[in-house]
Amino acid sequence: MKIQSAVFEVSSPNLELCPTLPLPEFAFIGRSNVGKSSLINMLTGKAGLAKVSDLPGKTKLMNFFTINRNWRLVDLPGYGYAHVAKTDRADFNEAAADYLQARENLVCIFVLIDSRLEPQAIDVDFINWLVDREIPFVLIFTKTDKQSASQTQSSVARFKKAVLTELDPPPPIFVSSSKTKVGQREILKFIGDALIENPQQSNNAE
Ligand SMILES: Nc1nc2c(ncn2[C@@H]2O[C@H](COP(=O)(O)OP(=O)(O)OP(=O)(O)O)[C@@H](O)[C@H]2O)c(=O)[nH]1
Ligand SMILES: [Mg+2]
Repeated sequence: MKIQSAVFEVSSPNLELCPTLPLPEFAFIGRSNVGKSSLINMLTGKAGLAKVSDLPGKTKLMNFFTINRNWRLVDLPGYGYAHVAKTDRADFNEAAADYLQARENLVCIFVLIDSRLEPQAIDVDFINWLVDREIPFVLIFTKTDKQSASQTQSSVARFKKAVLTELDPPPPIFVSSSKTKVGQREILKFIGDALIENPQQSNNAE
């Protein structure tokens, strides 16, 4: 998968105002500050495409980026920043919850996990929210440049054991670094393969 163009399309505060042209979409979600926007910039090779900040909660809207004119990357608001009252709604951004449950052209959800941390309750809760709704997802362990490869491997293993043992099939797992570009080739290949499997949704897949 070669990125020929990556263009910001629109920010949306809710599902209704998302782009109407049903291009295949790949969405990124995860705790605030986990590195969603940085990963989008790394994958596209465009440093300033998605806004990156040290202040958690930077991305409050759903941001749509059109790639190669025929599919999209979607930067979703992070969870675990503003406290949302726990009702029967998801304990995270309401617009993101609606999007994840109802967006018809959503091909794949990437859930980002900080590779340096023990499994966090908020990530486990979010994954269980997806599992309860039978929504498939892919995991990406971020910021692997901040520790050794073996520390990342044991962190992934711990997460699998604590969270994923009951999942059949288990989700695909990637490791990434926006600094060193680890994971770029693998994740783009995964997206390319998914686009081939969803030809009906793509205009003219390249
Ligand atoms: N070393 C290192 N730092 C990273 C990496 N990814 C992100 N960061 C840093 O982590 C901070 C947060 O990154 P963002 O990409 O803004 O995180 P986000 O998940 O989009 O955050 P919100 O929009 O607040 O939800 C920034 O200071 C980034 O530079 C990485 O792979 N390696
Ligand atoms: Mg962001």
